[in-house]
Amino acid sequence: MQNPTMAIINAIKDQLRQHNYNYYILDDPSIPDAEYDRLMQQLLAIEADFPQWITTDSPSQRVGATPLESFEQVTHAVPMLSLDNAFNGEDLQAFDRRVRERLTKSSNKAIDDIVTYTCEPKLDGIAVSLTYEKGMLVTAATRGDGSRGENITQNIRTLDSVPLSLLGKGWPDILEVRGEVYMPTAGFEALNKKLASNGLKTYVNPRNTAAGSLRQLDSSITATRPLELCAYGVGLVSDDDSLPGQHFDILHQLQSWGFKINDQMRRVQGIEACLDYYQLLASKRASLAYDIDGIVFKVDELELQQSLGFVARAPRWAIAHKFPAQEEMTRLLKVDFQVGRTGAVTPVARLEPVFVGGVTVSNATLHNMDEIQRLGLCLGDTVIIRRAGDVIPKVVKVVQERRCESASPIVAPTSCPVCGGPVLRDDGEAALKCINGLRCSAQIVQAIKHFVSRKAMDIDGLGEKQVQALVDADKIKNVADLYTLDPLALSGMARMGEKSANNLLSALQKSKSTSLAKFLFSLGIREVGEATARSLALYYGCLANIQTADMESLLNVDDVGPVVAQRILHFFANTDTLLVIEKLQSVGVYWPEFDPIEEQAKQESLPFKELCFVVTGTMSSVSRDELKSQLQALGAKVASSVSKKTDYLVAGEKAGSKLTKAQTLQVPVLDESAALAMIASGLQVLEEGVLMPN
Ligand code: 5U1
Repeated sequence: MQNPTMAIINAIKDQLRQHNYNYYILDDPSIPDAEYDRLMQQLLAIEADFPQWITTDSPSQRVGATPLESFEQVTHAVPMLSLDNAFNGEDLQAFDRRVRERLTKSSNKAIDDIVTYTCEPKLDGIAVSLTYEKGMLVTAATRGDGSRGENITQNIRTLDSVPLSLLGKGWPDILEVRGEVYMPTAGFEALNKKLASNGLKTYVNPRNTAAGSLRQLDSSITATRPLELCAYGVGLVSDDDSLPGQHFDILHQLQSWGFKINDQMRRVQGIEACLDYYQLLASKRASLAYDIDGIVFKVDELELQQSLGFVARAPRWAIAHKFPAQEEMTRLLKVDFQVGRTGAVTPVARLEPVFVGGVTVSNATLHNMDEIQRLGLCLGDTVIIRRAGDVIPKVVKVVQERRCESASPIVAPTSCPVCGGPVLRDDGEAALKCINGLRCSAQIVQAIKHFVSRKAMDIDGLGEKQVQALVDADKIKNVADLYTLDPLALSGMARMGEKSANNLLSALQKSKSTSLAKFLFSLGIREVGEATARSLALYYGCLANIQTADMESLLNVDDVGPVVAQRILHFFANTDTLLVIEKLQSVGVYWPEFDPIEEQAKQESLPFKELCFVVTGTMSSVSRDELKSQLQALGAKVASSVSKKTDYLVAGEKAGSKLTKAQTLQVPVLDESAALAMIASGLQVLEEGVLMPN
């Protein structure tokens, strides 16, 4: 009869072995890293209490799993180590205490001597070792089990960031460089988009994609993948004198020999500065161009590293302080179908709440039925949720091993879940659509929500619940009805006391005075965002000309292509829509009309007329909208997404994926003060232009 604790330890070991196999051998992890870390911590804790039960084949006693047989095996001249983890500040302080205690015992250092550390972002990729002989790359290998890995030389040679021969001089005869191969976020997203559009299986995350790309037997496939290598250390060095005595300086030496090193890396004094660095990088994490899962802190002095030595799996002189996991496992409880402003019926996953990427997530978008099919998702399934940076949480994988018998298929609705009207799928479109238009209360509510939103008519005091209540009570049927509301209609409504009702009525009154661009945007014409609405207003100068414009004329407007033009024509061909617009004008909604020729000439003389900006993140001295208006007043176009056509990205605090994209596309990035300085110089040019007779 097995001792119950031994039964537990064996069960944990078996699970870890299976996950190691899925992760390292198949590149197809079935549980998130955080779950794996927890299992490993559990095993380590039991083994610490019962060291007599540690077996040589325990997953705690080796770095990875058996390498794939299809690649040649390579023995590392110096084993590739892994890292101990710190999950909070206390773990990190304890690491520093252990370092100082050991150094005090082994040398004449005082316990309160401050240790110098190198801080490096821990890239979420694949560890590799590159061997250079007489400056030429001879072998590249994966970590494998730490002692032996797979020979991936042909694949590594395809990476632009790997020098095929070393630059500069002074390198040793034999040099092993250790680093991480990773895939930047933008490249990962582009690759997945391409796979999905070809109906192929997409990758779960950039790490798996990098692993899959490196494991290609055909290196021409690897060559098409946007992989990068970042060096973080050395293995065998035939001549110690060829390298400096500090880790930070070694990495800079590697940089001078042709390797990419991380530009966020810093050398700091003491563990408090390490904690500050951790916080700083945590706030930058979402805006980095690549995934990181923590920070690696390393004792900087090589002599001290040598005196500290190693334990079985890891060096005593380094630790990885982990960030909150970006992937977690949870259960799909149900799928609701939501109807949007355009009638698109979107499945939304309702999940058992789970803490992921620093927040509790209980909903995730499923996009459309194709996505559900691609995932093979059933109700009741255990799923992996990913929330990276500021991106909306996503279901990335079904954990097939955990499928229960009661799991049931997700059935697409055959009628609109809100109005019961017919649901169709247009040719070439993935989304199901309720075709009842403004006869569907969900679409009415969404249209009104858009109409009152800040960038549209800017009517404060009407949240979704209140709009829904007004529609349900039949007090409003369209956006024009908003202006017929009076204190009597609003009385008795939930969360609408006398004061709120008065505020709402005065906000409605104030909103009547608007601009043609804002009015057009607030109508919610499909594909007509703020920038296109501005272009239309500027080109035509009055609503009547837009309503009667034909395809040929619309195609002359900036930003308007055949699809957008068709949407505009379709929108104004609807007699119900025209009646609502008439009613809005009859209740007093108005905007100044202008001579477009004169206005365009004015715009032509503005200093930023050739420039296209995107503004993102939080500004400290000015609101984002104010900054946009200032740029627009100088003639700039302000777009909502970064593309090759963007001239500048203005990035405030906590800028997220737009900053990543700008960095990838090498779009110049301005911080708030640089943007304000640019606006000030633009204003000066404008003033001088006005003052100077021409
Ligand atoms: N940046 C970085 N990542 N990383 C991973 N440094 C680093 N060092 C490592 C590993 C496994 O190991 C050495 C400390 C041996």
